[in-house]
Amino acid sequence: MKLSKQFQVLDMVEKQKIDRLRFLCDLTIEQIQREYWGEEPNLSISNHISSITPVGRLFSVLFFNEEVRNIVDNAIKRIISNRFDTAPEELYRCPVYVMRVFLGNDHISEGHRRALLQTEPHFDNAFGLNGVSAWIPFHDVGREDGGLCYFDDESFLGNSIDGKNVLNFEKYYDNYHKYDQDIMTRLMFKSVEKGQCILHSKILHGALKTRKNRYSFNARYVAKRDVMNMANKSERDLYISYNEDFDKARLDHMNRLRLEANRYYDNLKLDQTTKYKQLHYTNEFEVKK
Ligand SMILES: O=C(O)CCC(=O)C(=O)O
Ligand SMILES: [Fe+2]
Repeated sequence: MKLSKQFQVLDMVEKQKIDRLRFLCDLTIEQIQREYWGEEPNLSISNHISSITPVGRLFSVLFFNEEVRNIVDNAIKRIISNRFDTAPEELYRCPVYVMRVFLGNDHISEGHRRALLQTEPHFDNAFGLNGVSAWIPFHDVGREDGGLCYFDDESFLGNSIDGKNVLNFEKYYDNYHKYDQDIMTRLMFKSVEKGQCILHSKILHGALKTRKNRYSFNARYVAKRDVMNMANKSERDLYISYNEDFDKARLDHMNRLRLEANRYYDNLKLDQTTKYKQLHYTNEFEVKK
């Protein structure tokens, strides 16, 4: 299949629903701020979130409310189910299910500030299953607004065909000068309007920088039957709870993040790299050994 076919922009969510998502997103930021940082004036989430996790994973915590889930799931499952040759209700959401905020003027390092991309070129991972990724920005996204990009060649970074990632964000930010020339000549970009969604399969992609704050929802879906055949029980159970017992999954995730946030809080004197390493939680950014 042509690469551009694997990276589609579709109309998906009514604009007023996007406004609602955006509102819930702001509410979430406030909640997280209260929950983790209390009233400490100098420890506000907006001062620290991007140094904790540039991809905003922490925001996944409280954003999992039913309204958000319904808006996102209903919009996406209906459209992608034929890709799995199954009914929408036979799809499972992958535990990588996050609302993300980039703070346009806040950088975790000099490399982050100077690099061409905000999110390094990577392949999404759905715990090893065949997944479809969806990216829903909460505003129009043009070239300067931090949109997703993909590449006309997937091997230029030395990526292996099996989709293992060569770079994670630290490795990219620390060595951006080595990669950006190639990235610049290879990258392809599609604008997305508010209400549209990017859908892609497992292809190499990243995100451009922005000077404004950028809000998005990132989700991926797999076939339930593939989950049921997973050999790894703990990963299978994680999937099942994210789909069948979401409140429990949310609680587990919150507890986990609370521990991590506390550790961060206790260790504020640690150097930057150690800090964000500790809080980074996702399975696709593991660098190939
Ligand atoms: O939001 C981004 O910049 C990155 C999106 C993405 O690639 C992902 O969620 O996997
Ligand atoms: Fe991705």
